[in-house]
This record gives sequence, structure tokens and C-alpha cells, in this order.
Amino acid sequence: MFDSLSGKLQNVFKNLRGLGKISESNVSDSLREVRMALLDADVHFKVARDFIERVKQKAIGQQVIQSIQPGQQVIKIIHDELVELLGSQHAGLQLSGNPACLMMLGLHGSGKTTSSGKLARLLQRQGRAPLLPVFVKRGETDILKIASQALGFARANNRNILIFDTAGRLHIDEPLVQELVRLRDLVKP
Ligand SMILES: Nc1nc2c(ncn2[C@@H]2O[C@H](COP(=O)(O)OP(=O)(O)O)[C@@H](O)[C@H]2O)c(=O)[nH]1
Ligand SMILES: [Mg+2]
Repeated sequence: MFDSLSGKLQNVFKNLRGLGKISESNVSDSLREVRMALLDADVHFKVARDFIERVKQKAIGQQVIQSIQPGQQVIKIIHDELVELLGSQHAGLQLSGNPACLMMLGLHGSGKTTSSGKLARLLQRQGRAPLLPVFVKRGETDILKIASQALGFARANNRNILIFDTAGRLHIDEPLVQELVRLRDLVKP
């Protein structure tokens, strides 16, 4: 995802750099491409829209169009905003404990299961041995029991990372939160 995003942005930057003169319309063209690149990388449309809006405001505020190197200045504004958007510090995963436990939380359809699979694959490529139990709450099923069993299974099978893909909800509900708190206490390193 980041490879394709950076490839597209490189292109936009190349075009911007090549512009001897800059006008509101060619900046708008470039920003449209940046917006498309962000959308392609699955950035939420509102985040992408606000991003472009902030870059535009800054470009206008700094009177980029009259400056000597307008393209460079627009690139810098985009760059700074991207750093702001993606976070200026690298936040790694907390992987203490054996197995290290990761719990996916979020509303129904927010991408927990998909991200669990992606995470498992990423960790596997990094030489780790993830286990991915999916919790589906059926009737009386006690999630703490399933979680304990999953922990036991992970230890017995030399899995050093356990990813809990929890059941989604349409709303955050209190019993679910309580259940998750107990689950968290159970897997705390
Ligand atoms: N575009 C896009 N769709 C995603 C992404 N992650 C998940 N989805 C889709 O969103 C829907 C819900 O994802 P899922 O992982 O089942 O969400 P969960 O209910 O939180 O487990 C599915 O149709 C996924 O294919 C993502 O990063 N980008
Ligand atoms: Mg799911």
C-alpha cells in the first residue's frame, strides 16, 4: 500500500517540480492527484478531503503562487501534512509476553478480521509464529474459556503471537466491554 502511495506521490512531486509557473489550477490538478492517491491507499474520504483542504489553505496562506520556487513549496507543504497525518514517530507493536497477545477491537465491519490476517502475515514474514483464533460468540460460549484454550494451544504449539479477532458489534455495548476487559486481564503478560 505504501509503495503504491509513494510511487504516485513521487509522480505528483515530479510534475510540481517541473512547473516553471504555478497557478491555482495546476496546483488544484496536483492536489486532485494527491487525493486520488490517498483514496487508493484506503485513506478515509473525509480524511483525504480535509488533508487537501489544509494543504490548499496553507498554500494560499504562504502565497506560494508568487514565490520563486512555488512547486518546491507546495511539495514541502504536502510533505509536512503527510508526516502530520501518518504520525511523525514510528509506533511499533508491543510484543511482550509469550505468546504476545494482540486483541482486535472495533465496530462491525471496521476491518478487524482483514487486519488480523494482514498482521498475521506480516508477523510471519518477520519470522514470528502467529496464531489467529477467531472468536464467534454463539449462545453460551464463554470467551474466557476459548481464550484460555487458545493460550494453551499457542504455548503447546510454539506460537509466539496470539491475535484475538473479537466479535464486532453495531454499537459499543457495556457487557462486551466488560468481557474484553476480563479477556485483557487474562492475557496480560
Ligand atoms: N477498502 C478496504 N476495505 C477493507 C479493508 N479492510 C477490510 N475491508 C473490507 O471491509 C469489510 C469488513 O471487513 P472485516 O475485516 O470483515 O471487518 P470486521 O467486521 O471488523 O472483522 C470487508 O468487506 C473487507 O473486505 C481495507 O483496509 N480497505
Ligand atoms: Mg470480523
